[in-house]
Amino acid sequence: MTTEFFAPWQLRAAFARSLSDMYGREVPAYTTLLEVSHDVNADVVRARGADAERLGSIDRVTAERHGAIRVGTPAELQQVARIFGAMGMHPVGFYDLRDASSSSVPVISTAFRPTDRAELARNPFRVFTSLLVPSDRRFFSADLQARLETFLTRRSLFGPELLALADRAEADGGLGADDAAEFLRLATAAFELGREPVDQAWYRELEAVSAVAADIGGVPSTHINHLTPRVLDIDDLYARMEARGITMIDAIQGPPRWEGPDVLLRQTSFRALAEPRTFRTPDGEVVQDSLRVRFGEVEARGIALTREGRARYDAAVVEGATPEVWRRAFPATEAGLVEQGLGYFMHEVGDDGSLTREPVVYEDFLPRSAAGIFQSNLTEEGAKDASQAGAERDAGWMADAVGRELFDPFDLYAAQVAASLASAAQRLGVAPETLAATPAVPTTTSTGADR
Ligand code: OOG
Ligand code: NI
Repeated sequence: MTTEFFAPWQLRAAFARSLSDMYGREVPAYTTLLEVSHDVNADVVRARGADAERLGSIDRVTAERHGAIRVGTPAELQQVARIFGAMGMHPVGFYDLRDASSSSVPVISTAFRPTDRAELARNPFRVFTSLLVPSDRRFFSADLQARLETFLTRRSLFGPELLALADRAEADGGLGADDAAEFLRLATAAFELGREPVDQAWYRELEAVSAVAADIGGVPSTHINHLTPRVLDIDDLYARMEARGITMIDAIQGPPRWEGPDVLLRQTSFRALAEPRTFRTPDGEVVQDSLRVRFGEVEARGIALTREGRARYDAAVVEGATPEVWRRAFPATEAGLVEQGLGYFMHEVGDDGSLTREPVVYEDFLPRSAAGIFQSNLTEEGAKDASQAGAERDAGWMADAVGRELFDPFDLYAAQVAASLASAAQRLGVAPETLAATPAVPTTTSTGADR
């Protein structure tokens, strides 16, 4: 008899694979995206060797995905948190997309992901999770809010069996083989595209306000909105997708391509495809139509920036994400990022006692890019009444809504770096403060040694 036990990270890795298989069946263009991503990554590894794996091993990068889901109420968000909690994924960060977007995107978001460095290395699967804000008067009247909330509280996205397995996995630190298989089956099914007919009048009424609101509150189930692979050269990927006849959105979101270190996140996507859906008309007739909601996104990840680095990034993006702006805003080497305190680097001691610094990969998202991705995939602008006051939302509100600790991404990176500094100092038998000030030798770039 086998007593195989699946730890949270194994559930997470298996879930990412299972979701990827399901999404590939539902959205064939996603499979093309995976093929092209694979080709690009293989070429980069061939051309750049070990340097290509500086921000994660090729095994990690090949398996790496982020998903996006959208839910309607704090109660639904809490259930999502239980399911991801079973897989060792915790809510990190707060994103307000209502203001980051000129079109109508009435959501706030967080991302569920592993927080521990070893867990991230095993499988970094993360899910960008958005929550509708029906009380925001810029989008919804009191009447529409009331009807929306009634609709949302009546539906059930996740069955009791799935939630019970999730709770058990979280309490016991994993699941036995049979339970794990059942958990994965139910969790994957919960994010499939619904087949039940959509109430046409209700969907269209919400869509007139916001296509995102209709996608969330216009249907009785939820679904994975996109699943994003990671590539090592996103410019090359963009060109290859276009060459295959797949129309991409106009731009790559985030930093420009330039000769200096890659920071944070660069993303692009192909446009949402029309997918067949059945609708129930006001006369009760069931008709075939289509909806464009799901798209294919791809991303390249760079070095995590400190709060100071992030402030520079935000200012540079406002100026325009061009190589010229970047050359003024950011140093051209990793050593420069270290010296100016702009990026996070782990301190590592080599066998010969030399100190090196390894960049920390950015594990989170960017509100402006997220808004750009949402926006470029909306067919209708929707309606936003800017004269109304918006509902106040912040990280504290999100923590209460999710009912769990909401981690601050900067704190997580800083803690990792501090831990690496402490252990490097211990190995070298010196005080940590002395190391923080010592210019180290990153493995692939030269230091500006005299600072
Ligand atoms: C989420 C859009 C944001 C990202 O990668 O920034 C996002 C959504 O469309 O639900 O996924
Ligand atoms: Ni995304």
